[in-house]
Amino acid sequence: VYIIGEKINGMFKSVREAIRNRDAKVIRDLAISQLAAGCDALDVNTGPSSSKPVEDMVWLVKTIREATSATLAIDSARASVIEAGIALAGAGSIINSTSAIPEKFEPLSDLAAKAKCRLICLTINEAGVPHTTAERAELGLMMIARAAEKGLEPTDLFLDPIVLPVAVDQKSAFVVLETLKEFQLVSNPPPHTVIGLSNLSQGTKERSLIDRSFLAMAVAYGLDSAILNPLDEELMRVVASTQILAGKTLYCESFVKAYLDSKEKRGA
Ligand code: THG
Repeated sequence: VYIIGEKINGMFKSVREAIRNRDAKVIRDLAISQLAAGCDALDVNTGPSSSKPVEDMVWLVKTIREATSATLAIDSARASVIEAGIALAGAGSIINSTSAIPEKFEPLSDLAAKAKCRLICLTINEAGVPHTTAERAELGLMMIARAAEKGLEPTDLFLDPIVLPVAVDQKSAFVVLETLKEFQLVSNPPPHTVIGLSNLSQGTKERSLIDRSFLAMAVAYGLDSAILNPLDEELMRVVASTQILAGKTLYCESFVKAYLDSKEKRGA
């Protein structure tokens, strides 16, 4: 599983305050601790309450770059914020994210092609998140086709079926699983798939347990990357064991350590 660490997000109070006070140490420590825990990339999001999101994103990326050259996923609902972040984060970064709405998809897929970045594609259109698997897969296919016209391969894309809190919409978790399976069939080679795992357990009392259980289920349905909390050790142990059980890595007695060590080397 390609792991994108979720912690540098203004949704968290400590990060929100660090952004407001330009406290670089808090951000750099989060970058280093998540990479040491075995993630491959870092999500970077100013949070919904930022009043100057472009400036905040620029500061965040510059600050993180003082600590690491790791891959960054520049996460914002606004294209202008993503553009500012990508300009500093450089080639090989991840745009998080576009939807299938043309006013958004066109400029962001152009940016991905021009800046040599990968693109997370939310299966959302003008009507919102489709309820059925078939409609979400169709949106995925449409985005793969439009991206191909710009020279982007399916493997440059991460399709995101949108995970909703289980406390809000219990049925949607299973729709996500079936959509992940369907995403494998829309192109050859198939696109990557990604979920925001922690969305699922928001507002519940057993956050880690719910996230761990769903991660294992989602890997069985073909998930190959996730935005998650890499500082949750039990979750990272589950990630390692799914890779053994799905036949992606070779079993050995110390498979958890072997998996996390190999991640750490790549993330550093
Ligand atoms: N898909 C894509 N990108 C995403 C998401 C997604 N980026 C953002 C989000 N979803 C994934 N990241 C998070 C980060 C934090 C939390 C959930 C998802 C979270 N935050 C605490 C909460 O809301 O309870 C914040 C409170 C706190 O602990 O201080 O759970 O789906 N492509």
